[in-house]
Amino acid sequence: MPANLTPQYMEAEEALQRAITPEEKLDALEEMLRAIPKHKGTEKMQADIKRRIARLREASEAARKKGKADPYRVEREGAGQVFVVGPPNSGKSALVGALTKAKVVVAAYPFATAWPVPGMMKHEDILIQLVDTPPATGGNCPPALAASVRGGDAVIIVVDASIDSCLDDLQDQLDLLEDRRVISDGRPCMVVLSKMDLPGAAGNAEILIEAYPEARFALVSVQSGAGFQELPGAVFEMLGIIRLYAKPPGREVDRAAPFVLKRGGTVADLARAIHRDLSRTMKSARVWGSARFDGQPVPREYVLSDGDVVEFRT
Ligand SMILES: Nc1nc2c(ncn2[C@@H]2O[C@H](COP(=O)(O)OP(=O)(O)O)[C@@H](O)[C@H]2O)c(=O)[nH]1
Ligand SMILES: [Mg+2]
Repeated sequence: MPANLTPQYMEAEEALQRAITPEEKLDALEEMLRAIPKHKGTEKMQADIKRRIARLREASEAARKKGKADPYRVEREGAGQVFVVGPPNSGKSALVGALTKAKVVVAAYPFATAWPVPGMMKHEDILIQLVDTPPATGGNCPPALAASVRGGDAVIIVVDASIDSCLDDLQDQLDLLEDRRVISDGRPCMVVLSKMDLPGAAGNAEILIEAYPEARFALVSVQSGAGFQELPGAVFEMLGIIRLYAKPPGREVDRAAPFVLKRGGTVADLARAIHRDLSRTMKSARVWGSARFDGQPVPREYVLSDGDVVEFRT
């Protein structure tokens, strides 16, 4: 490794390792190219970075040409796909922008967001996809947008808590999502009340929460940063997923890339997620975490918990 790599370069390289979407990878690679010291010792690295950038650009160009299909469709990535919906100007883009590195457009005028824009939100050691969307109301919602949202795992409704219409706005969103069979299908849903820094928002939030005792609420302000610490955990909770870590026999557990299952997932489900054949070839499994004692042998039907470490023997 040639010397003199700057902290900016190292940071960009780390960002590349975390990057999931092609856009994030491209961003990181371009930053690496900018930050790399330009001298003889790094020529090979520079060429390598340029090659990777070119390849990514080609791939995304090809995808664009092929995917004339449906501009509302968003390819799912990460541990779950959550659509962020709501009326114009409610703060959807600001929310997605604050939680991910997605290049969203935040604007004081309505309909600034024309198409869904995905970004990856970090929750501890996993990434959850948030999708910013164009505004939709009961009176104006493209069918293709509703279809796209139905493809996701969960929904966040963003309502501006600082305006007088917030109660009507929330009811309109709930009716719309019900009508388009987004939440009537049992898809989990959370209401994010935005702009909590503005006058009147706190009082309105109280009224909203009282009016919908069954609903899941989160209160945030992009301005003050309030509520953002807790949000990734609440979204993870809403998705109803668990993280599992595989441990090869006699070796250290691999913590780098947890497997994700729906809550209620069993040892057999995890085996299938790791490798198509493993659920057939596995002879026994041991669990660290939720089991009564560390390394306890468990049957295939054993229901796993978030954070469990599982060792398979074949
Ligand atoms: N004061 C305040 N303004 C916000 C907040 N979130 C968004 N905004 C503003 O509200 C407007 C609309 O935001 P945007 O995210 O584009 O809304 P969208 O149409 O739902 O995507 C912009 O002018 C934002 O700056 C917030 O938490 N506090
Ligand atoms: Mg927007």
